[in-house]
Parts: sequence; structure tokens; C-alpha cells
Amino acid sequence: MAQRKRALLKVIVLGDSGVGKTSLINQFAQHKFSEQYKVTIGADFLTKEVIVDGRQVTMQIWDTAGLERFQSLGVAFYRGSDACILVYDVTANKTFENLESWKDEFLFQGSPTDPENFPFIVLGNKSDLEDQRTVPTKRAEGWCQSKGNLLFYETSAKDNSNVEEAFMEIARIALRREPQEDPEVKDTVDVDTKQTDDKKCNC
Ligand code: G3D
Ligand code: MG
Repeated sequence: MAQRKRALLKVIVLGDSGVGKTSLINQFAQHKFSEQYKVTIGADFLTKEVIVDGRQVTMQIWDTAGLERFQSLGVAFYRGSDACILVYDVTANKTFENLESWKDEFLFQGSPTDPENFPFIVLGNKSDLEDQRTVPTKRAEGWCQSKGNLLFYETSAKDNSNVEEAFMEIARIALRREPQEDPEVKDTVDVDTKQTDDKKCNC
């Protein structure tokens, strides 16, 4: 049997500033850090090689480089994503309430071909801070169900709780979808010059 191509998954991580996106990514990817595109498009990504359903997969996980507070990450950041991780902080209601606009922003900017079935996963982070919790698990579960049964985990980047499970699950779901294009072609990042200029103003 012919060997299947190595897959590349572009995964982007969204959510309010301070919810723990960078901590989650660092916890999962263990210091494999690349600053290659930082200057160009104001975003960082790390890569992590994983085995999903017996297949070698490169996960390219995009962080926002702190630009999320400006909400102007631009199409180059979103474009070509295979999965989207939406993060809130279980101790901060507002970050949970903002998930809806992060999801909408993703769908608007990323324009995935099949938005109804796009692989989203919702992470309620900082689950180690149980005594400070303000977002009940049931409330988040209800929201995820109302949005078409989005995958949901409560995580702690600090305690390394559910982090691996969540990232591997989103990789699994993303990989099971029919690829929209040859994944090897997506190795290059298509930079939208206008967006880059716009972002420079914010910096
Ligand atoms: P961001 O990338 O979404 O902006 P960061 O968030 O990863 O920078 O994390 C913001 C702060 O939350 C950091 O604290 C970080 O240590 C903390 N944090 C991240 N994840 C967790 C977690 O699971 N549990 C707890 N208790 N704290 C977490 P500082 O103090 O550096 O601002
Ligand atoms: Mg960050």
C-alpha cells in the first residue's frame, strides 16, 4: 500500500488576552519554538510532531503574539486554518462571554469552506483555580451544545491537566475531515501585505 503523505495541520488559538493561550501552547509543544514569522505578520507559531490514528502529523500551532487585545490579527493569521481552539478563563466571566465574538471573528476572517462543520474546540483554562471559578462547567457545556456540539475541555496549563488530550482531540477531528487542498502546498504562509501594514499601526 502506498504511504500516505505527511499531514500538516494549521491550528490557531484564540481568546482574550490573559486566558492562558501561550501557556497552553508552551505546555503542549514543549519549547519547540519558531519566531520565523513574528516580524512579518505579528504572530508566532510552534510546531509539534504527533501521531494521530497511526499517521504522522505536523501540528503548526499559531499564537497571537499578544495582538489579540487589538482584535486585528488579519486574514493572513486566520487563512488556511484546519482547526481553531477557543480559550477562556474559568475565573473570568467576560472571557467566556467573548467566545462568541472570537468564533464569529474566526468565521468571518478565516472564511472556512464548511463553517457548520469546522473543527472548533473550547477550552476553559485555569481549572486549577477552582476556588476562584466564576464560569460553571454546565454553563460552558450548554453554550458548546447550543453552537452545534463543540468539543469542550476544562484545562490547566499550570497543572498540565487535559492539555495533551485537548490538542490531540482537535488534531484527530481536523484530520478526519476531507482535506480541502494538498496539505504540503500549505507549507508556505501567504502574507497579505495590506493587513501587515494595518497591524503595524496597532503596534
Ligand atoms: P495569553 O497568552 O492568553 O495572554 P498567558 O495568556 O499564557 O500569557 O497567561 C496569562 C497568565 O495566566 C500568566 O500569568 C500565566 O502564568 C497564567 N496562566 C496561564 N494558564 C494558567 C493555568 O492553567 N492556571 C493558572 N493558575 N494560571 C495560568 P502571569 O502572572 O504571568 O500574568
Ligand atoms: Mg499570549
